[in-house]
Amino acid sequence: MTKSAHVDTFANDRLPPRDQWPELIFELPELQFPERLNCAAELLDRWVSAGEGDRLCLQAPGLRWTYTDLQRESNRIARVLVQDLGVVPGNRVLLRGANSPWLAACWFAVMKTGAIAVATMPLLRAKELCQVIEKAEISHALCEAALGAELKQAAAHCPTLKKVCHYGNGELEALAATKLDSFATVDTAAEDCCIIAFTSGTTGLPKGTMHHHRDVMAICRCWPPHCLQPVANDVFIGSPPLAFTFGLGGLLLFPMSVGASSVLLPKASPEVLLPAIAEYRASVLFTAPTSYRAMAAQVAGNDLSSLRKCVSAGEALPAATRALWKEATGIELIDGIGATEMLHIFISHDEAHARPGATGKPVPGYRACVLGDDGQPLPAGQVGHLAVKGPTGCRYLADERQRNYVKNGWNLTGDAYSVDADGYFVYAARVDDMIISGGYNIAGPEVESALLAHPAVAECAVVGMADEERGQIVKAFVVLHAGHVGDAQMVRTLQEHAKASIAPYKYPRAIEFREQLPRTETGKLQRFRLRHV
Ligand code: 3UK
Repeated sequence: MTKSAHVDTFANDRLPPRDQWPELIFELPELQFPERLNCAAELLDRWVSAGEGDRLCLQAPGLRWTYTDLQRESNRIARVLVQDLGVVPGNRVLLRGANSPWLAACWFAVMKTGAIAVATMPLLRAKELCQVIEKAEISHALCEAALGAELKQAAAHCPTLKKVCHYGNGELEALAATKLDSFATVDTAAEDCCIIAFTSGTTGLPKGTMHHHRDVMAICRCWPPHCLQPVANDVFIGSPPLAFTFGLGGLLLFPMSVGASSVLLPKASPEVLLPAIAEYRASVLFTAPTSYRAMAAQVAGNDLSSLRKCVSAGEALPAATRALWKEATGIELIDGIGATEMLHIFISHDEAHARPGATGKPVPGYRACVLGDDGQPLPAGQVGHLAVKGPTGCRYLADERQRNYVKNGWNLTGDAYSVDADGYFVYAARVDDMIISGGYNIAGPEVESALLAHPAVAECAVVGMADEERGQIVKAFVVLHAGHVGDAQMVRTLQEHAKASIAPYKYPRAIEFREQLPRTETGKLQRFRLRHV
């Protein structure tokens, strides 16, 4: 095996033992990677060397960077990391900031130095930052000044964190201004770890997933060319944070893999995204199902004529949401399931193969199947555990839970799925969220999809509530569109609507109306917070 460039061997020393790794598959010709590989050389330096440095790369309010601009800023920051902060290959560098070209430049700077980027969600509090810093033994941080307070609190309790440098207040900018704008990207091994992405686990300590330079390039060669089919003059835009691998891929890696550009907005709520699409003439949009629902109601008055492709991920896409977005914009959504452990999307489709209610088929490069509790493949139509393998997979940083995610070489995502007669994968629920009521297995998201098809329903969440007689009952939390009243009559209307569109035993026996539903920063419903009320 080719030699690691890591001077600090922390990551290599904490990989799971080989027999606990998922099986990795590199069958496609485009997945034959050289032994030495640095993703910053591939995604950034390559364009400049090829004479394409003047292409537009990143935009934000008041800012337009070409590939050359981004390379120069990343090179200067890489010099600050090495010369002023003492970063060596293999060190973990925490990144904390809202989406912006500066955060992207910091990310590439870390890649260039051969260090490991640990990007953190902007909303994390000191306690959560501490968990990440301690687990990944982080030594350095680049932090947007406006988000400095929580990190400062965390740093006081984290002795490994030696150096914090802020940007947005002139500190990093002043150091960078004194540096040359050239930097020799470190010649890393394809299997050197370059990012540790933490899962937003709802229970227990967050898990750090380790991904290599080769993994970053592998995801660029699987889903984008086969499902998204981007072109060099596409303008990407969207909401997921770069600290969420959905956002890292969709808003940074994928556009740069084809020489396209991306708009990085610090806040991308539906109210901000719609006018921004018009302003930047964006053509490719990434966001979560809940955001598509909110935007569909507000498209009027916004010029969305530049929009060509819309991608939904993070949680299941109800058929009603797909229909709503198509009605509002004429665009067929591209759904895809991804996971932090897998780095990006592994089951999806292109617009021509969209099937309402299904996630799609395994992305070329990946294999997937549905297994029973005994680990054996189930026949079509039966709901079981989704299992997947491909060029990327789960490697938790020193974590016993590796054994739960990887079994017999398969990655088990924790999702309950079935496969239909045509090979389409159909999402049921998170395995832990399956409701058992009166002896029936009921998938909450199926009931949610049914309720969302009712015109009065804006958002909903369906969970199992403990019940003496039935074990659990199906309970729906519903947010109504403005102008509708959540009274007893509405409860009956929605119950009848559900009974008419899905098997009657699945109907919500209890319905509670809410102003809003608890969601994560990545757009996922927090069902556990509804179960314990
Ligand atoms: C759920 C979906 C149904 C599913 C992610 C795209 O969401 C991402 O990563 P996370 O680690 O969560 C993984 C879990 O989220 N999920 C995601 N997408 C879908 N369920 N349909 C979907 N389309 O439970 C999965 O196991 O936060 C998504 C790319 C990169 C990502 N990290």
